[in-house]
Amino acid sequence: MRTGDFDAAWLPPAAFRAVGRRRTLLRAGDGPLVDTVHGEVADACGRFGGRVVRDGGEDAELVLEVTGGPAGAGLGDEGFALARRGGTTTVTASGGRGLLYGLFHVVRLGEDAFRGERPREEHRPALAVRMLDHWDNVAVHPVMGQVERGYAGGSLFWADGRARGDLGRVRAYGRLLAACGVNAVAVNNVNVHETEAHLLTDRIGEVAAIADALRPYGIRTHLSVTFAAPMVLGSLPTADPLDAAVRAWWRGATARVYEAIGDFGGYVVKADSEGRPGPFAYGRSHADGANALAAALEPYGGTVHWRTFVYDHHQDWRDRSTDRARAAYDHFTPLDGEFAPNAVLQVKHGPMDFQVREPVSPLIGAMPRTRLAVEVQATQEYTGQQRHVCWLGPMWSEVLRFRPEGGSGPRVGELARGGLVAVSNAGDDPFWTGHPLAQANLYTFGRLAWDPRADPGAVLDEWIRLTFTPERSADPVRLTDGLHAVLDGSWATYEKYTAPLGVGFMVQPGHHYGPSVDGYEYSPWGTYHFADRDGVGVDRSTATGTGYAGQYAGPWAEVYGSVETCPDELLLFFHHVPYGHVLHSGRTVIQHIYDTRFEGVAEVEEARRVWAGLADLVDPARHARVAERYEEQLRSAREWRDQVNSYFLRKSGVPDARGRTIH
Ligand code: GCV
Repeated sequence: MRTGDFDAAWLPPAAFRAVGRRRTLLRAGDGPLVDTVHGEVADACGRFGGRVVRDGGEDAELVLEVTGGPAGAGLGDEGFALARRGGTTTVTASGGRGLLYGLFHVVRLGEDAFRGERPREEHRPALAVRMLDHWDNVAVHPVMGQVERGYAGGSLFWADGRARGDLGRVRAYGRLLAACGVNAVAVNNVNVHETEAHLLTDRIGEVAAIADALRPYGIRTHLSVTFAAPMVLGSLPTADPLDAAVRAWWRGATARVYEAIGDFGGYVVKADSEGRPGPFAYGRSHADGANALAAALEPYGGTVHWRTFVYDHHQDWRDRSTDRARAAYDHFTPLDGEFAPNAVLQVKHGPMDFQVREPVSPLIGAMPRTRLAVEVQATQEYTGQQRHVCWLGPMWSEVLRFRPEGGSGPRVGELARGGLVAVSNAGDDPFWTGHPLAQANLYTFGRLAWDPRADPGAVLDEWIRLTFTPERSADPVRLTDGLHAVLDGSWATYEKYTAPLGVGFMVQPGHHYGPSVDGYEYSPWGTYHFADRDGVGVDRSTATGTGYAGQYAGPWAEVYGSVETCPDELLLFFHHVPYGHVLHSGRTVIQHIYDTRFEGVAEVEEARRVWAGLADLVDPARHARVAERYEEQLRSAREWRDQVNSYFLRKSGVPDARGRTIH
């Protein structure tokens, strides 16, 4: 389903049919978000024959109301209540934001929102900040292109070296994001190059224009800034965060940002990370650095999101004591309690870098006196780059449900008091995400950020219902089941044909697409599998390895630290074992490697077949795009299978027990 030049994604006009057929009363006063709600309902009514009024409306079937009274109390500014009595469905909120989320909830329910009676139910987001970080460059970067790790065309925000003149598509993006619950967007790459540095000062007007386009959908705009800004933009001789002139510079620059964008969200900072400038150059800590920016933002209610992706990227692979996995915990836990209240540490969900399988970062839960945000990656840098189907809902859900202290301790979704952040997978591609099925990742992220306990399978159902409106298809069951079949297990399938048992990487250096078992093994960025003729895996135990396993709290240090109790899927992340080591599954490590690579390819073949069988039920352009990507996924999966299997056959000398051909 397309509207204009781009895909309608999960908001096709048909998704509004139930709302658009009703008599609606909007009792909500004025304000930009209320106007947005009115516009949405009026559009739907124009299409489906209903009517929306702002007064009267005694016979209303849908009432959307803002109330300052007890009914709105306790809902917060984003929550809403839904009830149905005597033929009227009522959404109540304390302001425009909650009302907008309530309206989209009714859209999700469709006709179900208008059936029977419904006692009042209250909905509030579990996390206050639900954010997308765009790694977009204003100028096209010579190596990274316009969007770093972007697989969906150019930037939605920037074109021809400046903010797009027509921001209609940005507004449409904001609408899609609001419909899945996202409320914050950072509009430029965390690797802030010189052109982009100027967005903070002389080019803030361009950011303000983007903020204007996103605001009607309740989305606050954030900006990535360079720690060296006082030098790059202010001509100061230093960026030392304790220097009075530097602090004054940040205060002045931030005041001007807020003159341009009154509801500006704050800064995102990648400091002392992969060569970016940071406080270490001045002998200062990350708390000193973050707090200098936090102090400048504090008078306006802004936040600094300070990333913890700090590690040594000049390692010597022969030095087995350096372990990239340890780095964030080692750098940051000693600083617990030193960060300002409006400084949020943004922690990647795993200790490495968005691999297909990683343990949850031990930093999460280890800093009780610091606000943490958890960062996941919707852009599929290491998970198929939006050429492969890899729906990440189950992975993110596993992370959010993990209890760092074990037992009945808090879950990651509760500990992420600073919010949930995803690196966005959207660009100016007509389908938004390159691979049309990758839209499911963006949608699922928003819904899990709203409710980290949500069942990802139910979220997938929701996405399928909204995007494909199967009830209007010739064969709703075949369509729904087919979509489920190709998406639901796709993360597990991807894992089966790529790096095994938690080992990670094994990708082509630089662009990170396709297999190269030793691609990073002897590079300064870290060493990942240590395969030799006898065995494979990284010994991260406390007893004989790097000690990383000891960073975990509760039962996890022990569980991960011992070969006997470590879960199979993470075995090679935590241990170096012989190829003949028998997994809990009963298979040896080497046989697991062979078998799962063959299984993974077979599953892609099957998914391609299922997709082909949906040709008569899916819009032709979308069907063709996915079909074409399946050809590439299958080619690539076979390449992965053959490279990984041949590598380990040669290293180990152990033949496949089932006698299959290994190239
Ligand atoms: C934006 C990985 C990616 C980089 C990215 C970095 C980060 O290393 O390969 O492209 O830089 O993560 O998260 O900062």
